[in-house]
Amino acid sequence: MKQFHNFINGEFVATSKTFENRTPVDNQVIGLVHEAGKVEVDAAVKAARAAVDGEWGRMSVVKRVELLHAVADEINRRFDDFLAAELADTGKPHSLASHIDIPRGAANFKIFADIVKNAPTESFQMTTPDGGTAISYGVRSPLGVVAVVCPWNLPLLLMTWKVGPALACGNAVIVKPSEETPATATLLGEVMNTVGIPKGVYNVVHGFGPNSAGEFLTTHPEVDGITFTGETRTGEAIMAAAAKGVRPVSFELGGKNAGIVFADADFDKAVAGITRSAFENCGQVCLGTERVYVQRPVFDKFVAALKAKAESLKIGPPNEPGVGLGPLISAEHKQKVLSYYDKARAEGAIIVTGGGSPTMPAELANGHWVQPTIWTGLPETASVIREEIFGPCCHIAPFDTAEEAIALANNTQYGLATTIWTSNLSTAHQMAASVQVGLCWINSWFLRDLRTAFGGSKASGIGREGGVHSLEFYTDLRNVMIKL
Ligand code: NAD
Ligand code: 6OD
Repeated sequence: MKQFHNFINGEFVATSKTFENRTPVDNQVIGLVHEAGKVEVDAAVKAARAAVDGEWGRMSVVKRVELLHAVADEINRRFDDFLAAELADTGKPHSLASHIDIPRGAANFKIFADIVKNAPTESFQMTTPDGGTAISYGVRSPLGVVAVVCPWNLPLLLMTWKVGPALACGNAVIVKPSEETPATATLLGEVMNTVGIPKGVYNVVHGFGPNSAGEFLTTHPEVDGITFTGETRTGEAIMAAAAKGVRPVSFELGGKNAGIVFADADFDKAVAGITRSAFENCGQVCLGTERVYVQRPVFDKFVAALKAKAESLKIGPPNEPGVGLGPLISAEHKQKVLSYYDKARAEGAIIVTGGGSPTMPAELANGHWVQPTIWTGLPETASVIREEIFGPCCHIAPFDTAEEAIALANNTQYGLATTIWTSNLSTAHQMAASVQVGLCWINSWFLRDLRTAFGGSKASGIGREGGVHSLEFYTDLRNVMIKL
């Protein structure tokens, strides 16, 4: 049986308390995870502090950048190991993980290393009251010991999206991967040792949230900042923990994202785009579209076309050729998604397609499969229109004017992302200026340039990461004023 150990101060650490790691494809146990207690979390924090105060903290930026490039190269060299680990943990299609999760997991180290190497700080010259001159300039120092608390939907990608910039800025990290997906964070420990990242710079503690590694880490007084991706409700708990000691947080939280399709959009591209945004990764993407608004002249045609696309998605395990839809992550999450399928039915939805679990071959029957599902006909007050489901489903409603689409899109506590489809440039700009989100895609979705700001508005997050914006969280900016 595979063992997933904690990684503390460059060593793999077993504990006496383990929990099972199951694959969502058939719910078989594929490994045992060693849960970190307060002792292990404390050891990880101490190791991280020693790294920041030691060799890592004193290392030149050039050397640090070289090492982080080596980390990326080593992930790419062990691409197949990372891919196998991610597929076993998540059950997502091979085509998805091999094109997005693993390559991005490696790229996050190179891109942020280069950004930190090349980022300038501001400098001003001014005339002083006595007629002399003063210059001021900024100096960035690492934040220190950073806790990185991660979700399960894109385990390696979302973890390295934070570990990459944190390390590039000279911090040491303690990662708490999701209890559902312990594998790639653990494997990255081997990579760190292979390329010679000093001990204590990268640490991993396994476990759950409350009364487990997540809580022990985020309440630890020696943690200087917490970067978190996950549910808004969990963000609230972590923010309360961070209040003690007034520690900074960077939060990427939940969403209830709208997709908006205008009648003048390239119809086929819009259908393909919404198919991806609603169903990719079995709907387990924070940026995904669970509310679709389509301009009335093309509404019926769009519903029919999306239905055809959803029904053409092949459901199955990662390595089966042509698979477009994997399982949900866990039995618990399947139960949650199916409970929304039931609520939609109870609240009077027209079920355009799906609405339950597919029949799977006997060897996969215990996996967490659900059908891609489309609803129409619900009022905006319906549960499946208001609450984040995080499954392969969406409700489609018609609209008439751009103003109406803006009002519908903004009628939510969340503000993460939107995808808008139109061939009219003025409409595109009008919409982009009016939607209350951190990420607005026009005629595209989840198209990423890692130099750009990423994050959510309203209940979808605090702060922005990406490009130089990551430096705002992972460094402390000091102003130096010199009177000449
Ligand atoms: P989650 O909030 O349940 O768990 C995320 C992590 O937090 C896990 O590692 C968990 O163990 C830990 N945790 C839970 N309670 C904790 C506590 N009290 N203290 C410390 N740690 C705690 O989220 P999830 O189910 O893993 O992920 C799905 C959610 O993540 C969705 O809401 C999705 O929208 C969101 N998400 C957001 C983004 C984004 O960029 N905005 C990206 C991916 C996922
Ligand atoms: O692409 C990224 O950098 C990113 N943070 C993606 C988030 C996806 C959410 O599920």
